[in-house]
Amino acid sequence: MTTDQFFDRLWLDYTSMTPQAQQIRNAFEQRGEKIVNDHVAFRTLALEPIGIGRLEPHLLNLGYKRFEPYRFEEKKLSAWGYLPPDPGLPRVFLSELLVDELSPAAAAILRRIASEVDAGRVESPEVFWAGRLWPAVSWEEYQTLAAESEYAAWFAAIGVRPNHFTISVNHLHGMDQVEQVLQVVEGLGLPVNTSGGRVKGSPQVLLEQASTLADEVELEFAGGVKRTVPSCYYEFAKRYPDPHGKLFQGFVAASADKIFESTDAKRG
Ligand code: OOG
Ligand code: NI
Repeated sequence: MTTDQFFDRLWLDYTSMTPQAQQIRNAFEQRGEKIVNDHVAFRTLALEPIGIGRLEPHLLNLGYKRFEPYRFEEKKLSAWGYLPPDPGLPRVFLSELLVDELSPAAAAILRRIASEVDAGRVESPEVFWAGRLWPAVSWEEYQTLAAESEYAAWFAAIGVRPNHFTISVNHLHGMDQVEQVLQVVEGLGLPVNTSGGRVKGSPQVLLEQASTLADEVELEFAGGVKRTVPSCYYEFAKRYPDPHGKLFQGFVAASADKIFESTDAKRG
């Protein structure tokens, strides 16, 4: 699979869950912009057979390189950033939930769904848009997870698929401020994640980021119970050069911590 095929499939899957992303992209294209994505992010569990260690080989096969690890104590997550083989391709951000640090009740639900994964499916790069690799959890289980970790609930219901794409503000021609991008997004009637401020980070930390609040999708839970839950969101990032003049390539944990909240059910 080529990187182009890989990202085309990801974009198709992402926009099927996140119609706002296509709407935002179209709005910028109508302004004459050509959208370049800064990064794409995925979520998973730090459990066999779906931890970062199982997903990463597909990225390495596509020519990606491990860049830097990140840790989110309060959200009980760890993550890695990956750099693309060619600068026109998005970076990748993989995070995983440290299931052992959750309560026994929440951990038991997550261990069960991981045990239901067919490990063979994780050996194909198609795992990145596989979605749920286990039978639907119940609405009660979703709520048990959400009470402790919105990330856990999101993952149990939605599975492995792109959590967000990110417009590179550096590549826009008609504007150069993240706040200006948010004005366009709000002009479409879409809500912005204000946790930690509208724009997270600063030129001092070499990265400014903002995001929408996730779209919502109706899903079927165990027993045919239908509920509407947060799906995926769109992010906007502007990178600054470091003192040596090299564009910052990493992520900023303090900002990422707030970006994660774009899929919280109790938001805004
Ligand atoms: C990832 C949030 C962090 C960033 O760019 O800092 C992130 C997530 O919501 O899964 O993408
Ligand atoms: Ni991101």
